[in-house]
Amino acid sequence: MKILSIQSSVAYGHVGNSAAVFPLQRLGHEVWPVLTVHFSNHTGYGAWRGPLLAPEDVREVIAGIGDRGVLGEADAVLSGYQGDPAVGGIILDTVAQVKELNPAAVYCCDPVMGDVGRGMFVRPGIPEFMRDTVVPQADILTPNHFELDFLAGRATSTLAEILDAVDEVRERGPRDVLVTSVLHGDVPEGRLDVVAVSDEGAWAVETPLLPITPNGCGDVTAALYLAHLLSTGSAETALSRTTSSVFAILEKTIAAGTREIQLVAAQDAIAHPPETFAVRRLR
Ligand code: PXL
Repeated sequence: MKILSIQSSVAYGHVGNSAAVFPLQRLGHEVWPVLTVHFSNHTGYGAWRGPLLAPEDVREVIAGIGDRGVLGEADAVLSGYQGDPAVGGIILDTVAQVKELNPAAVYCCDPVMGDVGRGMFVRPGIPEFMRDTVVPQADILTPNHFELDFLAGRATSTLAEILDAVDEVRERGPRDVLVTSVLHGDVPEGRLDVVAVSDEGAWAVETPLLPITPNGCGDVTAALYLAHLLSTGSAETALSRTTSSVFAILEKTIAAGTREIQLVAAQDAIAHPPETFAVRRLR
């Protein structure tokens, strides 16, 4: 597969493209990383240096790929955290251009906006832009539970309510939805569910709630889910492989005691996901 990934880049550590590119390559895919920022490190440190790319520069880089005549070879466009609605517009223009050249291409959007306990952490206006303009163009969407609730416009706390909210979002465009960090009444204390819904059904994997939520974890999750969905065509398999690889990355990160996810150390679990968790069919 060839994946055009429009995301942040950091020199030190792993978020955005610096979290997505290596796992995709390790799975054997070609990645065309387009950078939206080039920071020294992720913003979780509270301080960082380096430029935000001007939206026009991002557009230029993509136009240059177009000049090579290869944009239509892309199987997917992947986007994550969007700091600037102008870049969001460029991503949507690119998706439209790629799909015109290759109608089978898909757009995978990680609608990064906020999280439980932290609330919304993106600039004002971005959540509404995501909900009203970006999500309807996405084929694959990877919200966390908090983001799903915002997109559906209500708080969900049972699995039935969560599936209803996913269906409502799916009616607006994305056929494949992966909901991460799902907490609901039926998950035991100290556990969480990851839920995948497609036209073929709905599945969940229950994992232990680990004591860390490192920056970049969501970026790897979205990239792996896209890659496994593209290569297997099965949401169930993609869910199983993605959760097992991400769990292995988190375990290595805890063992190393680092703030940065241990992507390289976990590369074997990325290439050959161990069958760590059972997948439940929800419907
Ligand atoms: O993981 C999303 C992300 C993207 N881009 C930058 C970030 C982060 C998370 O910390 O700092 C620059």
